[in-house]
Amino acid sequence: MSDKRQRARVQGSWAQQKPRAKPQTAGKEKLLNTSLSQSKIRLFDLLDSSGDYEISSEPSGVSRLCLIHNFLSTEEADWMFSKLLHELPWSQKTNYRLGEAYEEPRLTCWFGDLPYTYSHSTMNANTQWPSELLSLRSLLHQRFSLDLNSVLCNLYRSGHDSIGWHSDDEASLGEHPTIASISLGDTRVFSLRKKPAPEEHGDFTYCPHIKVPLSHGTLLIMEGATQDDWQHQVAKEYHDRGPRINLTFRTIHQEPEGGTECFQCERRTLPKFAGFVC
Ligand SMILES: O=C(O)CCC(=O)C(=O)O
Repeated sequence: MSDKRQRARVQGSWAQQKPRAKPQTAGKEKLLNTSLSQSKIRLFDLLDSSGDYEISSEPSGVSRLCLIHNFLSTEEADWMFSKLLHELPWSQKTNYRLGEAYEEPRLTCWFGDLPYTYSHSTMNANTQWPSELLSLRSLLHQRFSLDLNSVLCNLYRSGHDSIGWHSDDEASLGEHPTIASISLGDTRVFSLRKKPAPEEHGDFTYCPHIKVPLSHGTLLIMEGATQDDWQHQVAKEYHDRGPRINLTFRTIHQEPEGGTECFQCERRTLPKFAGFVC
């Protein structure tokens, strides 16, 4: 067995999966379906049952996912999907990478008191929250004590729309951000991959990968060190997929002075990560 493969095995086995005794940030609701306490994250894992998952533990902290299928009933999710699809001010954002402009392969809109900048392009503050999104934000507050002040809405028009590998680690999201993501419409696979150790020089081949199919009405909360230690994406699919809306509720802070950029992708990161490649 090659050194790399051996290391990956070891890495795969330490990432022990335990139920959270008491969630730190998604506080109030206690999930009962945490039957995976004895299992471990394998190199390639599929999470398809509701539950709380500890996906890694590093010096930066514990990375956690909380998955709840049917967070919205089918009727609620159908109604919400149709309302948001037809009424939100969807548009296609232009981003910049290494000085080159490109159109995002999906439509987006943003609600929050502060602007949100990623990939060298800013979504303006927008306080005109539709009542449906305010209700969902209140529901997340009531059920999990989450104080989320903004939402990035993504519309994947078909299987050809996507979002590439990234972490939600902009300085404006603060340390250890909690992201609550609600999916509506067709099921798409949300993938996570663990960031490699520095000696791997950006090679993700033997890093743990997790796939989470996100269906109509599902809630996924990412918390702890998930944005420090993992990346996520929704890849293109080459068979037919209907439209899907994803709502990622976040807490945005005034951007601190002195942030810096990832050397590879130019994302803005916290000052403590200066020189870091995400
Ligand atoms: O569509 C999704 O499930 C993920 C969206 C996402 O990664 C993001 O908005 O940062």
